Amino acid sequence: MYTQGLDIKPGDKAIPLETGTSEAERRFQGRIDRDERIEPKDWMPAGYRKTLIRQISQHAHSEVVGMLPEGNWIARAPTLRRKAVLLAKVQDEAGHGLYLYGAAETLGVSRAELVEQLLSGKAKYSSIFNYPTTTWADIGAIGWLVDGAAIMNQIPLCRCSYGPYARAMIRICKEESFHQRQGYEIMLALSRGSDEQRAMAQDALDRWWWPSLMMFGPSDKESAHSAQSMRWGIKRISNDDLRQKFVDVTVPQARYLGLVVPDPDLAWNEARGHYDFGPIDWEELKQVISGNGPCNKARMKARRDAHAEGAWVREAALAHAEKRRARALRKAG
Ligand code: BYC
Repeated sequence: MYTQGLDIKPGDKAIPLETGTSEAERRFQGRIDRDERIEPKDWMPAGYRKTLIRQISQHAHSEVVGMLPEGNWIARAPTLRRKAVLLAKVQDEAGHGLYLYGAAETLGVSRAELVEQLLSGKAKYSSIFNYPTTTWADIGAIGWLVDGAAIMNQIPLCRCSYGPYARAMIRICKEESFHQRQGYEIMLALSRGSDEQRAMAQDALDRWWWPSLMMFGPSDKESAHSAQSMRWGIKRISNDDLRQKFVDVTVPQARYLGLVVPDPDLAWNEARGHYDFGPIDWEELKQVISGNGPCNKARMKARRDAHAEGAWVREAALAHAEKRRARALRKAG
């Protein structure tokens, strides 16, 4: 693969790893400031490469772990149509994981290493996937709120300074938009249904609202990476600004459904032109990120078991590829 030329090993001098020359960094920042895209073979500061590998791989892991809470409902979807739609959505998430692992590989890290980081617990994935999906309405709430938050965060990433990540995000955002609408449509059907169905939709909103706001990450004041990532054009809009946009867009959608956002402090602020909302429980986010959310252990166990059970598939695929390669060599020779 063309990325192999970019593999970085400790002490490798082929690519300037540390700060490089200040002139190189200055030229690099100039390219970012002119809104040029950085491509895999271009010079980049080691910190830029490291930040991208961290963010893109965490994003890829989130897509793959994110299949679990929804996959839980494929066999229990209420109709054949709902089942087909959910199946397609969950498959899309696997595809997103693949594009993103592919984008990360262009930075000189292998997919096997990244998967190992996830399975060993070293790498993070989105906090949101550590909450349980206890009713069918949760599938609606995930599509509406979680995919809605994902789009809000990911549209600016389509303009990220790193070309392969930006291009992967374009397709992902198109698919997320379908995901968001299918979730909203589930919520609409439930909120126009029986009292019991309406109550189920409200209960799902009550449980998913605050974790969805936490998806955007810590407040700007507490965000360790934001300032540098903004300077490098990796992040275009801050965690707090994206969170605010999400609230502003989502509250009227909840009203249209006839559901109540579980926040007594929520109020339109005419002067700001935004909704004010109540304080976020940052301690909860901290706990979930550090492995103490309601489902962290179950999610990691499911991923590790799936990886172990898939070992024979990886071996068979490698053996098949080797056979084809040997046959092609024999034919050529
Ligand atoms: N959960 O300095 P900060 C999806 C970590 S997939 C866990 O603000 P940054 C979907 C952060 O990583 C959704 N960890 O960081 C899939 C950092 O830790 P380290 C995933 C979080 O990177 C399937 C530390 O806290 N989307 O939508 O500048 C089905 C400090 O934070 C979280 C993406 O990954 C969190 N919520 O900003 C349906 C989008 N928040 O590495 C839907 C790409 C923060 O220092 N990622 N942390 O140990 C991003 O845009 C950014 O990485 C973030 C965080 C906004 C998430």
